[in-house]
Amino acid sequence: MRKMLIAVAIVALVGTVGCGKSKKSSNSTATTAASGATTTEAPPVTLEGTVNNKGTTTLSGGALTVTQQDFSFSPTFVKAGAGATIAITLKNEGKNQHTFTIDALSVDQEVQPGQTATVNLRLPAGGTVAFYCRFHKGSGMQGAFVLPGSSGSGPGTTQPAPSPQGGY
Ligand SMILES: [Cu+2]
Repeated sequence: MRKMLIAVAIVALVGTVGCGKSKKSSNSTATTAASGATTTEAPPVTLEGTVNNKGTTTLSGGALTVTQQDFSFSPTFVKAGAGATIAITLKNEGKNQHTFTIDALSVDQEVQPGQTATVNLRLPAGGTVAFYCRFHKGSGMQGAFVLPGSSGSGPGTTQPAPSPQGGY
């Protein structure tokens, strides 16, 4: 008789503990969706060589500010419409002199450290328009305007294996 009582007591105890523990907060997933203009997702196109990717932005309106650092452009990729006309404000926040150079559009603007410069350009109807710094392209200071029909941006396109990025 005594054994029975103990067994009942144990069952009751376990039951109580179990109940107490079953109340666990299941509401701990806080999703903070970054809704800034510049995202740091995978680059929309693959450029040759090293790219210090500081993010992608979509052009809205005709003005764009591109910040130059040692050694990157921010944003690094700019999605734009066909034939878009852009007034670009270049801000050199680095300690080195940089350029904003686009071979295809004959753009080659030097910017001294701490200075700003403006470049007006008109993008073509499609494709990828790469820009880079003449001094530091090899250090990953390059980026691109991504236009409709850009190679590598469409689904089903085979891209080479991702090259190491952001390696300093
Ligand atoms: Cu540079």
